[in-house]
Amino acid sequence: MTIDYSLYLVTDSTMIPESSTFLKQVEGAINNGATIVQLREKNISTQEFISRAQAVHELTKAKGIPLIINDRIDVALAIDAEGVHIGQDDMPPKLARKLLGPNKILGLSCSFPLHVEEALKLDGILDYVGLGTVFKTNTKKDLKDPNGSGTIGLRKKLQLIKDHNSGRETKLRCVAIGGINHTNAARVLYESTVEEQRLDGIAVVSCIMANDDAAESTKRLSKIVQEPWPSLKSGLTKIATNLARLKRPLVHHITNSVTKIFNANVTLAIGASPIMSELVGEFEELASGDGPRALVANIGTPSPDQIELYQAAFAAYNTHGKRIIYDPVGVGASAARLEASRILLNSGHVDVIKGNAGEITSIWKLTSYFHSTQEYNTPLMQGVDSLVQHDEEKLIKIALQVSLDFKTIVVVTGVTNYIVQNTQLEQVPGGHLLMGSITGSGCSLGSVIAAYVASHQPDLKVVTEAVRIYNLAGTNAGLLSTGPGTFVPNFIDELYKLTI
Ligand code: 3NM
Repeated sequence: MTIDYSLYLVTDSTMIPESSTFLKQVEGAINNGATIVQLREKNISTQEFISRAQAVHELTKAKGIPLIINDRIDVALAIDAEGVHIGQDDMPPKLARKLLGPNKILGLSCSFPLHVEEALKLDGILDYVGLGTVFKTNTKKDLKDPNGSGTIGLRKKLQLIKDHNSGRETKLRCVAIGGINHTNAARVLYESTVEEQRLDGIAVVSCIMANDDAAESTKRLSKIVQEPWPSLKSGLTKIATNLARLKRPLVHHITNSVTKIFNANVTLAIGASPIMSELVGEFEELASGDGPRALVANIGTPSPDQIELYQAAFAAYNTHGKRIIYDPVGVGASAARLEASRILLNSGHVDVIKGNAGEITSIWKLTSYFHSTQEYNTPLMQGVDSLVQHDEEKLIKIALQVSLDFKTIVVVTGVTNYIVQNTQLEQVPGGHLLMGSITGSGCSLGSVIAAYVASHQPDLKVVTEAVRIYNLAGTNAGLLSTGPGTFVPNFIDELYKLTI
């Protein structure tokens, strides 16, 4: 029998709202889309555990969904539950299987890739693994990875499971757990996929058990589980060069202090509407307003407070389905910057990542495709400048893997610009050499991409058109200029002329 792990409820009797009861919460869940239930009780007597398990089993049996007992194999056998879930410190899986026999479901919690590797060695013993902790949670106190692995860490585990499962008839199934709720469930499902290896489901505790309306909460989760991430739908491909002028999108920048004015002028030149805001209180309004809008998140001058700022903005733009362009300026300059990018890319989905070869290679180090630290222990960047000299083939492969892993469009800037989405590639010649002699020529490409993507769809052709217009304006301006000083106004004029 194929088990449906898609919406996995893990119970907790310590967080029930006053207006409800434990059984009402469970009933609300199983009548509204929970596909499997785990009874998890930590501080009750065996007798209480058994009677609670029996009561829940009545409910699950009536719905034909499996009941899993956490840790207590004796309780599971006593009430003839469908399975058991164990943690790393519980009964060893081989012994658990021996006691349970071949027909019960057996799951194991795996907090780190090493746990997954060990689980995979137990070929055939386990039915599924619980992959946690994805995001910080207050529900469980003794977590092995309390900060959470985010979707980046989740993918590293999925990559291992993918290698194991490929070509096998009986696949090890997997669910993600930890801090999953309505705001991030779609992203977790969508972003964690590694090629053909997907999560089989999400497991939640507080999102249902602590909810005033467990039924409604489950319904909403169930809808998300059945229809993941909206941006999977691909867009149209006919693009007008004056697209941004026609639609006049709002381009919200959280960007470095060096290039703000230039970015605003570039945005205005193509007919879009810039706003520079670091006021968290208005992010929700900016992201939710009518008309096209997008966020440029540029980490050129990062500070600890700014990380929270970006996180708040990512949450607002993701919630309202608005696009985010991420510019990881200088991400390879230090381990701290790479860590900042890891935190940010774990906190929201970005539609485009734009950077030079050093920046994109640094981001690639966060992907599930990166294994060897040997090959990349030399600096990839000096400050914001790329030091990498990959051949074209290697650079494209890296960009493809970043695109696949983060489910995003990748723009690698340089003498040739590579624009990559999944396995598709477009190339655009770079602009003029003088673009390298003014500040903000990289950053404001992010503004133009954002304006186009906000006006249309985040698809390869749209981003390619933005990159093409931008570099063509650069080439034209370079031919008219005597140096960097005259280049700036000429460039703004050329952008304006090309998009009028
Ligand atoms: N196991 P919530 S996290 C039971 O990381 C459990 O293995 C975890 O609760 C793990 O959905 C967790 O309320 C609690 O965040 C998850």
